Amino acid sequence: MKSVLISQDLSCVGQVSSEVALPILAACGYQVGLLPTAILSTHTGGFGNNTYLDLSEEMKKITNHWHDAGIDFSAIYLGYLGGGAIDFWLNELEVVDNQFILIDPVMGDHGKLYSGMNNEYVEKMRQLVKQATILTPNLTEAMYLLNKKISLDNVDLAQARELAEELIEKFALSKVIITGIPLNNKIGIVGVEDKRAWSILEDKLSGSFFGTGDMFASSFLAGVLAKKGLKESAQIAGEFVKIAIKNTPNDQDRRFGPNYAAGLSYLMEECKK
Ligand code: PXL
Repeated sequence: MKSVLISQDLSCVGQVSSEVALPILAACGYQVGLLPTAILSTHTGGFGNNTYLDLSEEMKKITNHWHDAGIDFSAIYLGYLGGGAIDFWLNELEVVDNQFILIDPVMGDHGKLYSGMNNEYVEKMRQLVKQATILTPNLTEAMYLLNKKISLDNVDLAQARELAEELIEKFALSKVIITGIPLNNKIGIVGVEDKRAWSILEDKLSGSFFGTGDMFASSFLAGVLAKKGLKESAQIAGEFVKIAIKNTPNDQDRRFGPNYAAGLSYLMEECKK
């Protein structure tokens, strides 16, 4: 059984990060471990004064125990980390050898950084992403990583591909997937792997929910660990998120994220094929 270490924040309300990564990857048959980076009362997107408990000191104690107990993982999945935890992972990944590492450099969306994120964090993320086997930024995160200011409304697939190639070049990566590219009535995904590029167009569904990026990255990883190609994994993940949104009432408060459970049976079947 493949084991995955998920290291992201635990936002207690809002269906983002660990709260969705754990059930999605566990449903697909992976043995999941969790190294929480921080505990928040809610995610930082619109609930007001969320609490924030940094766990970076505890992370060191937890991983020391794992080391003593001989516990390790076949894959590492990093998403939203937060200020203390990014320093932890910058040190930790320096000594990790030959392990599969998916980094979703969660920092922002819709052209802006999330509340609580700043330039210092972006700079640290630029260091961290060099260790990624696969990097999955959204368009906003890709632009922050490259320090580029581009109007998000005017990006086409060819430009997004150039951004992916620049990320590969700048951070010496081999596989980059840029998600959430807004095109007229579609959403694009562009992948570049070992110099080959591909793209996917999805129908844009109404409204934008918190947590869809985390749902995408988690289900994408489920596909990759099931030995699917990156493009097929991205197609499956896109469909999974679409099913979740279609099965969420139109009038549901968007801060709570879509109904990801509605897509789980589809995802589990796809990962078994
Ligand atoms: O979904 C991304 C995310 C993850 N974790 C926290 C967040 C957000 C987005 O706002 O605030 C704490």
